[in-house]
Amino acid sequence: MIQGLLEKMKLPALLINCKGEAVQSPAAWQARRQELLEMLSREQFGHTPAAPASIQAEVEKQETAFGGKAVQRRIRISFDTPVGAFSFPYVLLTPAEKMECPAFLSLNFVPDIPNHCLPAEEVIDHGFALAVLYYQDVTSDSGEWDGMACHYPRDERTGWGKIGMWAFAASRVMDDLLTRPEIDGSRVAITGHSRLGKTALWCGAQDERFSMVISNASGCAGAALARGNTGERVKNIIDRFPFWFCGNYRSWANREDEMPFDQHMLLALAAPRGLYVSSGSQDGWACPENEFLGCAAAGPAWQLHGKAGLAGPDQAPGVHQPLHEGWIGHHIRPGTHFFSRTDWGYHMAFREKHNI
Ligand code: GTR
Repeated sequence: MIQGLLEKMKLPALLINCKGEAVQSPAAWQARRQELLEMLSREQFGHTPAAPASIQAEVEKQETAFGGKAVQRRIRISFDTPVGAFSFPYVLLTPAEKMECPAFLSLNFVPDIPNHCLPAEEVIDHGFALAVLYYQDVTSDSGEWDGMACHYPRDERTGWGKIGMWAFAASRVMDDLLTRPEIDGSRVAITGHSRLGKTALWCGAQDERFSMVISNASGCAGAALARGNTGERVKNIIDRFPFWFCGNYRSWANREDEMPFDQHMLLALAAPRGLYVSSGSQDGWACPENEFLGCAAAGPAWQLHGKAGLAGPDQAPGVHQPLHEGWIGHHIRPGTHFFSRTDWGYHMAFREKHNI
């Protein structure tokens, strides 16, 4: 049934490379990965500049949190750019007196911790560390080319948009996490909701140091296939938020069926690591049906590595029917556009089950 739905959509082939050859081995996938990254860079998110040779990290403030359960540090990351140094802060919460904890790197809408989308104490209670990056500390969520944006030259058609910049900053946080004894660098998941779910997917696609990539309600230009999307279309998103993307993305407005890519390719770039996609049953704008189908269409990238992608019955799941057996986790939570404690609970359960 799922396969039948996908066939009707006529998605661009995930496992046929630019030369028309079938991609059948992990080695061939590595080359295909580069092609997919290049295509998504050129057509959707823009090209990401090279990472700086090194970063500096300074702990600006350290205190206990949650009645002594955790240590909270405010850390400033600095690095060289083509136009001088740039710096931004992030917050790291680690369970008190524990070393080598698995961690979440959470892209946040607001600077406050915890907040309505971030149950920080519960995350600590599960033994995870939590790195929190407030996205507008990097550059504003607007068409202003401010903050980090004015430190890099940008090509109008293929230069990075704001999603690419936030993703790049998250990778700089990862640079720092890998140096900290409190963190198990082999188990760091990047997570975000909505526009920051899109950002988490793009960051995790490029940066293979993340063991897992989590998107909550990322919808259009995130986990949801553009073809047949009954919620937000490319035209809607590019008209309202052109600055999230590269200039070329506009050319696909109302031409989704002609796109040489679709969002299953973005999802597949998490393979063979962990991927998790979740959404609310009443979040029609994010099109949960197409998020699920995107996961199904990405699955062959895991199978190629001898791993199951989505594992479950041959139909779209209902609410509270999480799919946790394969390496692509998925659930539908009852309700609207939100990053709920319910979602976090499922994400943590999946990580604990797979030890990623
Ligand atoms: C909406 C946008 C979505 C989603 C959302 C959000 O307005 O159309 O693509 O990103 O914002 O980030 O909350």
